[in-house]
Order: sequence, then C-alpha cells, then structure tokens
Amino acid sequence: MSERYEPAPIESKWQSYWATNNTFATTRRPDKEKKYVLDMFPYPSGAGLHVGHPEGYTATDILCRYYRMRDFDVLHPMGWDAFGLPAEQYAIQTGTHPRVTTEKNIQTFRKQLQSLGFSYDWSREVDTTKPDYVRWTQWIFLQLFKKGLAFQDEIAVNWCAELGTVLANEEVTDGKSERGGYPVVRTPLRQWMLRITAYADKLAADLEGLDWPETKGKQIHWIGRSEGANVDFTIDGTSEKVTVFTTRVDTLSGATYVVLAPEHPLTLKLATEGARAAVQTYVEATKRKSDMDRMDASKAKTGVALGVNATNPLTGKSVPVWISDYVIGSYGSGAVMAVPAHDVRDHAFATTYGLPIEEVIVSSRGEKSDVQAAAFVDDGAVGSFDVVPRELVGLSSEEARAKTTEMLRAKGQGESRVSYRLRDWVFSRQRYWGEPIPIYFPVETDGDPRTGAAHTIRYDQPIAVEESELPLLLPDMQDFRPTGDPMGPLARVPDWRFFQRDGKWFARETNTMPQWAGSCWYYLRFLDPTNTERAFSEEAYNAWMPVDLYVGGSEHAVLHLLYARFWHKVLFEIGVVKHSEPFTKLVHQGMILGENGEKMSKSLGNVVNPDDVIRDYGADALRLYEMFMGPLEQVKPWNSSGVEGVRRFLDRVWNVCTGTLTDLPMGEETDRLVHKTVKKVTEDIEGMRFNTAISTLMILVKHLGAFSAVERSVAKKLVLMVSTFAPHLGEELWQKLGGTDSLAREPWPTFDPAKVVDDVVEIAVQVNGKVRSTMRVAIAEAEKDVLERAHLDEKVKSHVAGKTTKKVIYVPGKILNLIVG
Ligand code: ANZ
Repeated sequence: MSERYEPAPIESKWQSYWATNNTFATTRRPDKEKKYVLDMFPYPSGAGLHVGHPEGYTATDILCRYYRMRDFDVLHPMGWDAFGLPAEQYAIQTGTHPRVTTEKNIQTFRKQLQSLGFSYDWSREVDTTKPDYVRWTQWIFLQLFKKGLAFQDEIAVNWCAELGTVLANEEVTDGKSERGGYPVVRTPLRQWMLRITAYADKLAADLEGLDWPETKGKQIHWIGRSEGANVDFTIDGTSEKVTVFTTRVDTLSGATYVVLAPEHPLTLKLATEGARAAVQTYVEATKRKSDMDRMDASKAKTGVALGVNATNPLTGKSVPVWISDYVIGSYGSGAVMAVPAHDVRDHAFATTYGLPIEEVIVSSRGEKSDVQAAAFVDDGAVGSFDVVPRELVGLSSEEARAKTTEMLRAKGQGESRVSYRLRDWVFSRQRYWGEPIPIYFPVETDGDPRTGAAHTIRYDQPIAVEESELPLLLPDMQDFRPTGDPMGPLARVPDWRFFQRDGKWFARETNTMPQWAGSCWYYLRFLDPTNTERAFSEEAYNAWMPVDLYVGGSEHAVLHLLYARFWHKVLFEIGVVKHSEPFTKLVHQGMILGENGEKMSKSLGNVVNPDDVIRDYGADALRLYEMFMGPLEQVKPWNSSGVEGVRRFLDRVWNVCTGTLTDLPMGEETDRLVHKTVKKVTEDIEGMRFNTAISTLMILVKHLGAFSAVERSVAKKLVLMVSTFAPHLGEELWQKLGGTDSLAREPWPTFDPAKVVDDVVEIAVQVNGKVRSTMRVAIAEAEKDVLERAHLDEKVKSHVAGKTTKKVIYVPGKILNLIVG
C-alpha cells in the first residue's frame, strides 16, 4: 500500500478539473432520453449552508451522476432565491445595501456548494434579483393581470403601528408582534391579490396523476373543497337577508340561531340601538385576533346578540342573530346557521348562552344520543321531531340535503354551493427588497406631486407597464426602514414613484412582490437562462420539460408548490407551457436533527456546520454520511461517530483499489457478489434507497479486503459505483486505475442476471395445504434432505405428530407440502 487516503487535496484537484473541463455542461442529443433533476434552490442567508442542504442536494447529485453514466442527457441546475426579508432587515441594522449582502451571501453559498462536488451546470445559474430575471417575473405578473387574475382588494392585514409595518400571520401571537411584543391590529389595506381560488378545482384534481408523497393530501386539505349550500334567512321586520353557508343543510330545521362574523358588513347595520355599544366593542376586540386563534376549537366561545331575529326559510321559525369570532368573515358567506344539536362549536356556544338545542338527525344505526349533553355530528337520518317538515322525515342525511336544497331553490331562498378553504393569494408586500409590481396609476393634481403638490392617486385605474419597458427596477435607496406609511418604503422615493407622460402625472405601485414570486417559475428559466428575447424558448422547453424529479424540504409541501403549480397552470392556459403540471415526481428529504435528537438551533448549540465536517473528514465523507443516515425521507439525528464510520469505509475503498491489482479472476463467489452488488446498487439508486445501496457497497468492500490482490475489473466497477456517492475519491481512483479522462460519462456497470439468482432461498412449508413454517434451502439440496430438516421444525412437528404422511409434494426452491392423515 503506497499512500493514505487524504481527501483535501483530491477534492480541490477534482473540483477545479470539473470546472476547467466543463465536465457537467448540459448536453441535449436528439436520440437520447433526458432527465431534468431539480433541487429547491436556496435562499442565500447570511448563515451559509446548513447540513440540511447537502442532504437533498447529494441525493439528486447521485441520481444525475448515475443517469449520465446511463447515457441520459441530464439537466441539473442551481440558483438563488435571493429576494427576501432577512437581507432587508440586515440592511436596516448595518446600513449595508441588500444587493451587497445578497451578492456576498451568494458567493459563500456557491463556494460551499462547489466544495461538496455537486455536478451542477454552473453556466445556468439564476438569481431571482437580477434584472434579466426580474423582467420575466414581472412579465408573468402582467399575464396574470391581463387575465384578470391579479387584482386589488381591501384586505385585513396585521398592522403594527410601532414597527410601522404589516406582519405575516406567523409573526403575530395573541395580538402582539413576535418581535418587540407591540400591539397588532387587523386593518383593511389595499393589496394586490392573485386569484388562485379560480384554479382550486384544477389544483386539487390534477394532483391525481403525480408521483408525489403525502404532500398531495396536504394540498388537498389546504384547498379544502366543501360542498354545501347557501341559505337565506330574512331579518324580521326588514327586507335585509343574511346568507349562511352550510355543509349540513339536512340539519336546517335544527338551526336555533344565526351567527355573523364580527367583520360581516351587516353587523353594525342590523344591531339594535341597545346592542350597538357592546357590538362595537366586540368588533374592535376581534381585530386583535388572528383567524388562527379564532378557529382554535379549544378556545371558549364568546359573542354578542344583535337584538334582531331572522326567519328560518324551511320552518318559518324566528331565531335570534348573534355575532361571534368563531365565524370567520372570509370563509363561505361569513355567516352560519347554528345547529347546536349537531355541531360542536355551536353546541359550546349555545350552552354558554343558554340557547335552545333542537335535535333533527338520529343515528341510522338506531343508537340513542343525548344532544343536550353533546352534539351528534355524524350523518344519519332525519328523525320525526316537531320542528321537522313531514316530507323530510326518514330521509338519510344525504337525501335530506338534496331534498332541502331543492325546496329552498324552488322558493328562491337557497342553492347548492362549493366553498374552498383556499384563499386568494395576498401578493403585496410593503417592503423594499422584492420585485416592483409593474403597475401604475393616473394622478389627479394641479402641481408636481414629487415636490408635495396635493394629489389623488386613482388606484381604481391600474395600468400595466409596457412589456417593452420591463424590467421595472428598484430605485436605489439607503434607508429601508418601514415608516408609518403602509404603502411601503418605495413611496418615499418621489422621483421613482411619480412620472409624467404626455403632460399627465402617473404614480407607480409602491408595493413589491412577496418572496414566493421568484420561486414560482425558476425551473423554467433554468431551461434557457440567458435568453434575452423571452423567458425561455419553445425549443428549450420541449427539450427538457416537465421536471422529472423535484427534491426539497417538506416545509414547502403547501405554499411554494401550490403557488408554482398555479402559475404553471396560468402559463399553460395562455400557451406558454405545454404541460398542465410542472413536477412529475416529488420527494421531500427528512429533516436532520441535532445530535441530541432536537431540531438544530443556535440557541441549543447543536448546529453542525458542513464546512467543519468537510475540513475534518472530507466532502465525500459528508455526502456519504448524509446518505447513510437512513432513508432519505426520514427525520434523523446527526451522529458524529457515524461520520467516522463512513470515513473508514472510504479508507477501505481507497486501500482496496490502491493495493495489489491482478488480472486473474477472483473466483466464483466474488464474481457472484460483484454482480449482485451491481444489481442492488442500481435498483437502490433508481429507487432512491441510498442508505441500502451504501450498505451493499460496504459488504463488497469488506469481502474484497480479505484478498491479497484485487481483480482490476472488479476495482473499476466498484469505483464507478462509489463515485456517484463520493465523486472526488471516485475520480482519483479511476485515474489510478488507468483512466485518462473524468469517469462522469463512463458506462454504468452491468450485471449478468444468471449470476444474481440466489442459490439459497426461503420456501414455505405446508401441512395439508396450510402454511405452517418457512425454511431456507439450497436449490440444489436433495428432496429427502429438505424433508428430513422440515420434520425437525417445531412448527411443522406439532401438525404431523402421530399422523402418517400420505404424500409429499416438493417444488424445488418454491414449496414443500406434506399431506398427512
Ligand atoms: C350548519 C351546520 C350544522 C354545520 C352541523 C356543520 C354541522 P367546512 O366543512 O370546513 O366547509 N361555517 C360556515 N361558514 C363559516 C365561517 N365563515 N366561519 C366558521 N364556520 C363556518 O365547514 C362548513 C361548516 O362550517 C358549515 O356547516 C358551517 O357550519 C360552518 F351540524 O352549518 B355548518
């Protein structure tokens, strides 16, 4: 054995070799199959890469290296999702422009990813903040605007006066800002919205054909399609009506009161004089609560009676109208018919305020329930109660829903209706570091609005920026601090905001796009990243789409993946893309926890820095370890001794391949093992079972380590397989074995099916046709020996004891059946 395995010099040598020789430049040959393998591109944070990034990135890299060896054309790009709040906040703290911070962070990330030996085609790198990218993000926004899918609305936002900014729901707990603990109120603000709800059905239905994990269910839940009915209750003594949305119109006879959301437009109008003060106080208090808090079923129910009644259109009964924060303004119609006998929240509310509980539905299995004590929420049959119209009695819940809806429709007081949990997407941010929304508005003014002349911006007349004027870039600003102006920091740059055209003044939109925007379509820009005429060419699209495999964290299971699918469907409708879905197969890598089994965090001091691991063990060891930790999709804790273990394995691979080599065959046993290893590693890589592929390689290496000389062709096969996991080591050993070029496009080893058939198999042992046991037999083993051993098996013995064997049926390698009597 000549030299020891030293990862550092080998790794830097091959990284520069790959870069200089453009080893991973994307090729697209007409007669070859393609694989588009996509990673979720990172947000280049100041903290640098964490060990979670290389997990998914190594998995996809193994597959890409494997597919290249299988002669596929592979597209494997990387880029930066670089707009976002942290860079802006860092800028506020330090005075460094977000562009500078972002650029620096990107450098760090790129260097770190390159130090891991990933086979990206770096010539396709994209950065969502660059003008040539922003241009097309804005272009897509304009397509949405032209289709009426981007519109303005007054939307309740979390406004924090002290921080001078709008906060996301996640940044607010119990009516206080996460940062600083300042009060937060829900106030309406003009926002840009994207009408994702228009695609709710398609977004749910098209999941059907995708090879996606449990994420499908999460998206379906998020979309939350509910079939039900709208029912009109007329307010007694007025011509007003309140429309409620219900999924249980079969329970309509049991509605004993009606509840409006406090933000319902009729709330204050309907409240009687005596109730108004209490109603107003309650409405104000609700503004400090998030929808999430309000929907929490475990919270005590509160409310105020408006002092008016409404008439149940089915029974003609007059019931009181209340407001309560458990009813959400933005869902259904913002009002409910309360049926305490059959709904848990209504039951809690009715019990609190002493409202009547009227039973309507009985269990169809005849079980008794005491609805005064607890709601009976299941479907059942309509019972024979005084409140129930005769024609409904005895119908199943489902029949009663159809019949009741029909009766209401005939009277013009109701109709069937589908509601979605999915809301339209609030697309405005009152921030600096994002894509400007390419819209402007006429300004009514007698002077120059830039110098403070009185003016009115006609927000009701939005105008799209000409496509030829894109990109609309951010103005240079030094101070991004949010101020009390909810229009955002861009409103403070009059020279950018206001402009004159044909003697008329106009004002640009000062809201920016959310961070989600850039990641909605980056997989399309990777197809053709330097195109200056279009977002991407048709030819590039046809060559690569759809994405064959998309790997990333499950934290993106809902929003990013839903938003990207939504944009893709819009682009599909206008003929820009040719598939209705972008990502054929999706895999989420499991989170890597700290050594103590808890989520890695600075405060717990359990963060593992990939740079340290690379320094101490090498990038190949880090890659291999992260794949060996367990199944890719599983959550798993870091384990330092595990890294040492895989490092020892790499030492062994090195020693086996740099020791004495021979051209003499190593014998039947080794030959079979090599073929079996190739088969198993091939299947495991394709099935993304990387941990078991590594175990299989370990068994082979251990076996080879016992020989004084290793057959050259065996060492070569081993190196090719190992190289997908540990590419630097692979290249170095390949060179030592006589390779003159990178092994990146060497043919993948094949196996001979005849040599992988097991000569020892497990067979079932039956007694009178019933399986009683199993046993391992050699295919070549004589029947009488198999029979003899079967009789020694305890589980078989108990069934044949004291009986005579009438017949033995033995199918070698398959089954042994004893007929006894
Ligand atoms: C009467 C009723 C009786 C209901 C019963 C349920 C059971 P999903 O399935 O989530 O769509 N609801 C309607 N609009 C609401 C709102 N804005 N805020 C809070 N709750 C609302 O839920 C639909 C049910 O949630 C509706 O059916 C309504 O209560 C309530 F035995 O109507 B139900």
